[in-house]
Amino acid sequence: GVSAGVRGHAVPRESSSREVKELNGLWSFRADRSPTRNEGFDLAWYKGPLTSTGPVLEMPVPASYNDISQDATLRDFIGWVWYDREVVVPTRWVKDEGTRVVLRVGSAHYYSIVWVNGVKVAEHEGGHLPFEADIGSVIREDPTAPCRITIAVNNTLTLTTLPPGTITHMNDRTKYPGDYFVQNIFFDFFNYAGIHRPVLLYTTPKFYVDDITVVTDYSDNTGLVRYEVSVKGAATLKVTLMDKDGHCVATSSLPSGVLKVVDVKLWWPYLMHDNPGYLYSMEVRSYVSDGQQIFEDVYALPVGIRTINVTTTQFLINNKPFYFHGVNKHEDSDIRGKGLDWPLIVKDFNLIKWLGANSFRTSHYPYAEEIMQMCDRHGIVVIDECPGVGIKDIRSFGNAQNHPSVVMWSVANEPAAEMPPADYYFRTLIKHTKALDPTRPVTFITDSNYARDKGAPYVDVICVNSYFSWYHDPGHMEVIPIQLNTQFENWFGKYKKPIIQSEYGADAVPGFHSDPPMMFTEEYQKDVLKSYHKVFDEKRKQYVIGELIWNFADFMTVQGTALGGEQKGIFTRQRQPKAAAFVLRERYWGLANATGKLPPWTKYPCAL
Ligand code: GCB
Repeated sequence: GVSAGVRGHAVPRESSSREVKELNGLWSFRADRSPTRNEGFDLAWYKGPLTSTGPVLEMPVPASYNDISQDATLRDFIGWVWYDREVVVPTRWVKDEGTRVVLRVGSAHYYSIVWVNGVKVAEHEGGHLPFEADIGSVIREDPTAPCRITIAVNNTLTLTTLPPGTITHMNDRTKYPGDYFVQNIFFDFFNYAGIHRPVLLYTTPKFYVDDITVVTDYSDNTGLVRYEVSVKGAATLKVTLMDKDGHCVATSSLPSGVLKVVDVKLWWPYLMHDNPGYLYSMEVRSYVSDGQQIFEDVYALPVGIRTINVTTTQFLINNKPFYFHGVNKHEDSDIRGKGLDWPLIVKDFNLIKWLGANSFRTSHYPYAEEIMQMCDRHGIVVIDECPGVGIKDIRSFGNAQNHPSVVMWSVANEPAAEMPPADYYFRTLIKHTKALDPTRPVTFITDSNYARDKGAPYVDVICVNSYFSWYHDPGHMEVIPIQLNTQFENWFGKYKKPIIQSEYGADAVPGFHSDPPMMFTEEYQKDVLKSYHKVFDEKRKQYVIGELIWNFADFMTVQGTALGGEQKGIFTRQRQPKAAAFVLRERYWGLANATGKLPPWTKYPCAL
């Protein structure tokens, strides 16, 4: 059973002992356009306000910087960009030595260095996870000085970054201008960069709840919440589990143990129960005395009680078969790029629900904490994906562990797994993932190339991407039933594990039509999906446990790969439906009817 906790760096939440101050809004910004991209370091731009060392732009945070200005060289910039702003820190935070002040960056792509008043406080590699620094001692050095936060971010991808990339310098002066170089990437989405998720300051008492790990189970009507609390300081504890109405259902004073919940309300996926996404609240109060004063910290962790199990042919949530009917997404939209945007997040959840989807995969990187919390509350099931392969830092797996909505880890997407070291590599990667989180199944995403099956023996669920009649046999939809059937039979025949069609689809330019259908028309996209669906309906009676369309919405790519972006979305980048969206909508509500439990308030006409 599952819903595990975070190791260290509990996600900041306001409470009676903790304050949060968001630093979103306009920051000063400058790209370092020097040939070495190193002028900012050579001239120590972090030592004073950016405005004192050169011209600046106003840059919104959070947002990718690429699409904000009218300057193509900023859109395509590779190297260090610099952000700074001044922050008013409440006097009490500075004066009160018993208050811990933490600066947290939700994510910045890809490599970041952070200074406060010219003092380096953090350095972080990785574009899709949060990082933080205790800045109390720096801001207390001179309590009268304003607090200036400087963040330098470098989007360069190399062979050792996740995702990987390479840089090529073009030295032929008959063809290229001086200093010309390009970033090569091995994925099709645009490598947006900048400060992508909220930046905030938060406080805790200097002795505080550092980490809560939760693993859930149930037997008959009794929910079991196994927990472990770690506190900085020798603490007296009060642990209270409360239901949605705030009624206490279990208590403890131990740092670890099992909370028993009578008449448990389980966490269920959307469309599988009348009351999906049920969350308890586990309130932890810690009291630490330093001899003079008692420091109280309060942290409330949402907890969903549910189990996950995989058999040879089924995926079970709370011991009931779950069929994934959902989407693959990107964090991507006009102007903001990969910047977190609440209107977009809420719109996307509304579209997911409209579609009758019950799940999505966070292709191709971990998504914002804010999105994962929405999934927990709304009962949207998640396959959570790493930003590639070869993770060396185990904390990379820590971020999302708290979420009942995450039912499976995806450790890689379509690696060149036929290469000789791959077998050892994937075995190790999957083993590590399972060791870090024994409560969740693990997968890696293969393509339909059956030779690339390294890793497959070690995963719990086989996930396959295929694009029949698109990248192969273009225009020939008649191959789909044969090739898809062969694909499923081969994978299942060899591994006897349940299979998810983790990607399939076709590009459609909205408003482009032809009959008989031709590639890139709305009709062709529709018909490709329908041909796949026929096979899914056969195989889901046996061992196919899910289907995720590629993609939820059109998204930006590098130039040269597609018509101003990938067009396999069933929604446009502006989140308007193409014809295929209605095909999927009818299908998903039908599937919900057949495999889940439609809530009584559901009025979707064509499925009922
Ligand atoms: C894939 C990749 C995805 C691409 C997609 C495509 O297999 O996983 O990132 O966007 O194919 O449309 O080519």
